[in-house]
Amino acid sequence: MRIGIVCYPTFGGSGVVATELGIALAQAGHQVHFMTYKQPVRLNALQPNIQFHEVYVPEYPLFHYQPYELALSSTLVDMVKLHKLDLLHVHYAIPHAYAAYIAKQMLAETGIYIPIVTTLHGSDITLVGSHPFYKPAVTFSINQSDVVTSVSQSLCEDTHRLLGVKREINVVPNFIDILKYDKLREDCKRSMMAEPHERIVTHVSNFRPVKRVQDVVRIFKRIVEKQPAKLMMVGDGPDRKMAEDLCAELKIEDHVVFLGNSNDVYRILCFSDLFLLPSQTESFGLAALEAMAARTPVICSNEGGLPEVVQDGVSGYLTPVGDTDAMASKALSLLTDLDQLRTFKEAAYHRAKTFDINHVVPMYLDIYERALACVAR
Ligand code: GMT
Repeated sequence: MRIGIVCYPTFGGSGVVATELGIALAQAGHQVHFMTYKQPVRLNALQPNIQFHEVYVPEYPLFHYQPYELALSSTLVDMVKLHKLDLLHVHYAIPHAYAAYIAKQMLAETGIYIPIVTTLHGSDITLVGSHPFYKPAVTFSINQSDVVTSVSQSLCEDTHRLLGVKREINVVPNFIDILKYDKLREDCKRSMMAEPHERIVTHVSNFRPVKRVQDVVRIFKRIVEKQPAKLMMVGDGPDRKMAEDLCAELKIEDHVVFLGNSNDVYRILCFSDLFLLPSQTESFGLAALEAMAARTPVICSNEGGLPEVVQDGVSGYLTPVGDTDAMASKALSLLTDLDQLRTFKEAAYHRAKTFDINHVVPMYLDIYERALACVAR
């Protein structure tokens, strides 16, 4: 198949899922064409069956906002024609599903019928897409896609409820490549980061308000009062400074390392004892799944799709949003009981295995077949 993938190229989970999916499809022999404004962070385009086409938006002084959707739909039209693409898979509804719909209409004028698969990732529905300013266009473009997927049952229900979308939405979860994690374990350098008696607690995100990074710091403060530990803060974003300031205010800055954005998240996760994800909401929580694949149990909010990933009391704990006391006490119960910690680590790994790439890529291929059947009709 010749597949066009549209995604955000940044460190967010939707871009990671799109990139890893594209790489897996290319390895399986499909021709994959990524189209976005910058090379996706996890994409090494120098591999067989992968091409990257940059969407270029020329600046013009008249425009207060540069018309990215227009440039994207033009690129989609050109690339579908040039590379004879069979289908377009767009990740994140805004504005990708809308741009794909316009491209599809333009192509139809020339007798080319291209199916559109739209994958909803979370904030495109729960935080941004349901805003009254976007809702009509987002709802319209979801309804116009040939096949729609969401990354959790929770997001599927949110889409029906918040946007009033009535159509079928197929749940295809986020995934990890468990073999990659197994291989990286052989080269895990724990001693680089902490003393043997210290526990390592990790948080990975883009430090946006929805991640509640201040909660991470507050939970860790409670942990380190009772148990020697280090906190690894991985990622960057608007709330990083606030988190750094809070560490100084709580006098725990010597125990906290801010590592910034990293392409080597598994190298950090492999020596972590516990992962904290106290988000306001997560449609799935790819960061939690990646932690579990590295045998790291997760303490997270009982919100969105997180209960579909983390099993409470088995591979981690689910607690109410903002209840940093409960999160800290669960964390301490695990970090101070090595036998229990070991049991949770194994359970986290076994849970992660159920989301292995080998189970999920066939689900997308099946979706593609269904989308192709839509245009053949
Ligand atoms: O959570 C983020 O800040 C990034 C965001 C994105 O769109 O890139 O992640 C969303 O998509 C991921 C991949 O499907 C999910 O695992 C995340 O849970 C979801 N984030 C939210 O729902 C807040």
